Amino acid sequence: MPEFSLPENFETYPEARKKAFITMKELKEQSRRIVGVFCTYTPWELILAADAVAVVLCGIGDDNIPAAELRLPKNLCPLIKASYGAAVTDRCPFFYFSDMVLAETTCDGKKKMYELMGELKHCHIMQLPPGKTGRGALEFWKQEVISVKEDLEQFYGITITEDKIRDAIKLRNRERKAVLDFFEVARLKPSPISGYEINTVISSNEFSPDLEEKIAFLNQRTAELKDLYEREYKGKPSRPRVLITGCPTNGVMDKIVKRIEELGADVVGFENCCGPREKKDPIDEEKDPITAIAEKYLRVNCSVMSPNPGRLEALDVQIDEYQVDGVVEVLLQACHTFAIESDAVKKFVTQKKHIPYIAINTDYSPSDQAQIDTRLGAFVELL
Ligand code: BJ8
Repeated sequence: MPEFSLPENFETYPEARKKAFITMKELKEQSRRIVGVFCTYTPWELILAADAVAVVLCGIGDDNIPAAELRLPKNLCPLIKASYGAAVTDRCPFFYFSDMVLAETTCDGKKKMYELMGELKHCHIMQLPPGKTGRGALEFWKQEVISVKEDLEQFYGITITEDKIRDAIKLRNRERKAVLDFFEVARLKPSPISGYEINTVISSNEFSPDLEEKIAFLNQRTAELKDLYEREYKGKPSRPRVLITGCPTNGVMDKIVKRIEELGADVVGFENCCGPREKKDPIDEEKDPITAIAEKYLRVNCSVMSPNPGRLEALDVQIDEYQVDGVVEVLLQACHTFAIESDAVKKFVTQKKHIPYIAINTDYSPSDQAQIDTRLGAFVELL
């Protein structure tokens, strides 16, 4: 049975981030436009159409949290505190090199934090409707998409043409396909790739300013892994297969994803914003591009939407497609929307899919690692 292992010269997410700091500095020296982003609801295509590079600003460590807590409550999501802390201390080169920030009113903590972040840099905040199906939700969101285009045009003194947006949609759809194909390698049983590598590669690649390069890299790695499966994995017994759901895992990759695999299971899928759910849903290339962008991003299944039945539907499909034996839900401290939704997720997983489920409440500090290990160890034994 294959053990947890990483390829030679494996680059961790913090290492990839450091390398990307230099890339951003070089881009800035070449006078390239850089826009900081946070969320899956962000219409990246408009940033691309403005000839700008999008860079992810989500905080992943606890170093800057004490600085954030001077203005934000202690009992707040670590992702929000880490992101603001990195910006306010000027310790995040991505924030430093960003000309502006494009963000959305997702959860209460984020939207109020952006008000403080707006004191540091121009932040364009898209107002997200509270539900996807409410009367006027799509029309409202479409106007928000238009306001992003107009703000980018005004901020940079440019015109974003319809052709530019159409080209950006096509390129991002090709990128989505490459990312999805890479994720789907883990549908093979046993999986020839660890979930830790999947999470790392996908998150690290978000820093790649050259999407063609990113697509080529992912296609090559996908082909290598399929070949590896044929040569070394096919026909061998599989370790228990775990699906991650809940909050984004970039800040707890070592703490949870890697530990599950060191404890004897394979993380084969992610039903969270670090996973393929958004990638399975390309933007319609035939429609009016602004309408198509608005429709696409309003379909994102995040717990900040009420109601959010699409998440259970996605879980249903993913559990079957990835032949999952157990689900681990990651709940970051004080993330109320995912914490409340976890009740429905637990019932669905245990009563409808008849597989074990565990919720791990955590933050970015290392203090609860031993307790998490004990709980994950017992969970893996169960599978
Ligand atoms: S689309 S998951 S990236 S909002 S974990 S900050 S929700 S309190 S990150 Fe997210 Fe967009 Fe949704 Fe995805 Fe708030 Fe929860 Fe913290 Fe969160």
